[in-house]
Amino acid sequence: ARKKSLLLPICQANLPRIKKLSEANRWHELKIPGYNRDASTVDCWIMHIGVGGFHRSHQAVYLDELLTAQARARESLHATGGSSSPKAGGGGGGGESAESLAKDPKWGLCGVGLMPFDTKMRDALRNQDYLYTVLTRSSTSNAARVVGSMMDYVYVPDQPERAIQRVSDPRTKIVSLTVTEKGYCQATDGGLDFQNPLIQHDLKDLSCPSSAIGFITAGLIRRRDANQVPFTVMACDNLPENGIVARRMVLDFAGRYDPSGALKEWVEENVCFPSSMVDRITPQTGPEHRDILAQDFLLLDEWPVVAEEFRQWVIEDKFSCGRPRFEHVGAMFVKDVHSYELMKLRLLNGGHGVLAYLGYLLGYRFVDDAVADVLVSSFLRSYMDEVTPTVKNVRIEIERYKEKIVERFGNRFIKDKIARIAEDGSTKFYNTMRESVMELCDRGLHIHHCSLGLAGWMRYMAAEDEQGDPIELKDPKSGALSKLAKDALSKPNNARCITEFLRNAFGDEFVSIDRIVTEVTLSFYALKKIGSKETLKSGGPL
Ligand code: CS2
Repeated sequence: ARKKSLLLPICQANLPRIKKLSEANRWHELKIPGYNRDASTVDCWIMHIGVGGFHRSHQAVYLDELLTAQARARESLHATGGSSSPKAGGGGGGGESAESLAKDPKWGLCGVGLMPFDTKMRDALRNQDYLYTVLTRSSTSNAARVVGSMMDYVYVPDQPERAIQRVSDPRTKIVSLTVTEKGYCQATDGGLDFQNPLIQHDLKDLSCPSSAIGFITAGLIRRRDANQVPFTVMACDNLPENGIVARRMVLDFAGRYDPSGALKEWVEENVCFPSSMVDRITPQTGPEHRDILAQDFLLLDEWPVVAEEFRQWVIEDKFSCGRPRFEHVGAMFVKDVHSYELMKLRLLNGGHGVLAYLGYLLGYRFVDDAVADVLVSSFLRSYMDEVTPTVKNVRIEIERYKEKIVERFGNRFIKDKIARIAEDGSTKFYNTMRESVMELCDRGLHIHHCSLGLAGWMRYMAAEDEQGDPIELKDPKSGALSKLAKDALSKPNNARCITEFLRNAFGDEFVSIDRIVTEVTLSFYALKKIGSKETLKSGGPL
């Protein structure tokens, strides 16, 4: 009976959307929240900026599982009259007793939207009491989980004052972010991009912040003025040392906003910015995913999320006012997360990138189709082997990790689109390739596969595939980069365009290394002359 009533909120909003599972569908697994979702029962809040597919398939699921485990622990504590029992269920690990989990504060998520496109998510979530489904698919599983850890949502442009009050309330212990690489408003020199219009707006007027950095600063100012401990800022994007980047952006902003330097100094001394490595492949939700839910689970959800089974979260343990015990549900807390970030960014995200551009040129539109082509999978493996010397100090077996990546990319049940991976190449490669290529050069090691990967990206940025069909580019620098790439493609021996392309994306230091420019140029010419298939078949120009 409890299960049924917990599903009612979605049910009411989507009549007759959730029905009982039929006989035929029993084999599919469906989980639902087993805890009280009333926001008034929450002791500590995490406000999360950037509620997209990834946040909903990752952090929110960890919290959902933790809340489930906590509810069970509380029930069993209650049943035994307060005496301790073994471990709480719901994910295992952590070594904490059920009793301490039961006595922990209860955490909840409040989504924060800042961008115009967030209104769609705001409406979809509100329509179903912030509940949504995560559909996990692979060759061995087809599972759905109704996630309940999000219990509130504020769209800042609707209610800027309420949003700032909410974040400065002492019950908000953590502000986390998945705003993508470009959401940090970082310039190529590593500092805050003061030319960014959102930053310019917020520096003039912080009463209705439009950037994540502005919103965080607005909240911190109130906390400081009220003499409250500041919240922790937890970055969860694919950037190396994402905590350090978030900190630098907030400090740069604070320094400019308050020229006396007092705010900057206070942030420097008081605010924690843990870094974290996050991982779960989460394709964009499409109508096909809603159909799978409806067909397999007889469940209709306006905006479900589809994801692979695998997930990983490694977090630097540095929080100013507490944190959920995510280690109970599989997260890893470490002192130094940087080596894990580099491993994931360079092998998985860098690998995704090189595969996406070359795969697209070969005619593929889905990641699994591209990786099923041995030309692509062997290129991916060679790329990963090439950058492996730059990955160290992780308690993970790297060869197995790499094989797992090939297997994960090959998941035919999530149909991840190449177009998703190919978006924002300039900010992604800045974070996944720039430093590793420079390090490899510095150490006198090969960069053949990295160079061909970058050349594939440049060829893609010419906005036309090998059959002459247009490519729709999505990248904050698409204007300048596609002009350079088009010139490099159409004009004979236009090496200068290639250098300028790389300079625009990665800065002067990168192009000051001759070997990089030479190798990328040779690879680009090979792609131009003989096409992606022949280039890959021949193993590249070098
Ligand atoms: C992808 C990532 O967008 C991309 O380029 O590489 O979204 C990737 O799927 C996730 O980082 C997996 O954790």
